[in-house]
Amino acid sequence: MADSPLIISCPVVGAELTREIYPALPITPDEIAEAAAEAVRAGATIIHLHVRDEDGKPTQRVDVFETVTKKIRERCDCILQYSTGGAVGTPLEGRCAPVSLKPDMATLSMGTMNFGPDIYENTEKTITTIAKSIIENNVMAELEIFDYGMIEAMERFIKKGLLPKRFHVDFVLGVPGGMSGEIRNLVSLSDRLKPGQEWTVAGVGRYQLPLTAHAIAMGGHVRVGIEDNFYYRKGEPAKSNAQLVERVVRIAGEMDRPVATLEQARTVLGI
Ligand code: KMH
Ligand code: ZN
Repeated sequence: MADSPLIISCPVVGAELTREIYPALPITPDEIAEAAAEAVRAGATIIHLHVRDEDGKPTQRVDVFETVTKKIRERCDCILQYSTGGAVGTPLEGRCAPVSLKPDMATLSMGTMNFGPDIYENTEKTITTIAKSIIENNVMAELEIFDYGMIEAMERFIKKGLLPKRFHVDFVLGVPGGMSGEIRNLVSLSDRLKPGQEWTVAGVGRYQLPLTAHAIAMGGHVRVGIEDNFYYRKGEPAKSNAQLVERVVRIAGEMDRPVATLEQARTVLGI
């Protein structure tokens, strides 16, 4: 039941990719802001934001987030969602730091996992510390669920009153080490949520397109962008984030699911 308009999120850069792997990767503040503005013009309403330092390395520096935010705001209006995940191995203090800028939303990953060859560490202490900074700054959280156990962790944390009251749920499926992007996984995860809880799915790599189509049909929301998948189709790199967003808009149109305006996205999310 596609009852709420489709909210499209776009993670424009991420923390793992390099120019060696994907030459069109936006890295400088101007490039990231331009990529975000193009994605918003194409139909995205949420920009999931990581930033890079002067050497193109992922950073959680507050000054860089501030600069990029200003440049995005000059170019377009959108819901800005800061990453508190950072890159694998980012110290906890750094992960929380940008939340002090009070973005519209900030992510909160709900558990530790293998992340390819690395470990993406989200211990109970990590989760409660990031949750605390999100609550203190009155920011809306996006709970990132990479595996089934994390949805159960989410329930435990909610029961203990440790999570922000305002949150959205994002299933990130297809990270090697987390749950794959098979459709049955999305169905069982979304079934577990309380009735009326809005959710997004971010399909990683080859899972992006099939999960997008299913989420549109199921009444969920979608995240597409270069952080999750830099291919348009097998063997053909995407030209840009906007190109991936444009495809979602076309699919949603064919499926009679209206794409959310910014105002509608804010209403659906309660921002
Ligand atoms: N870069 C990943 C290790 C988030 O943005 O909150 C974590 C990540 C999640 O991207
Ligand atoms: Zn991210």
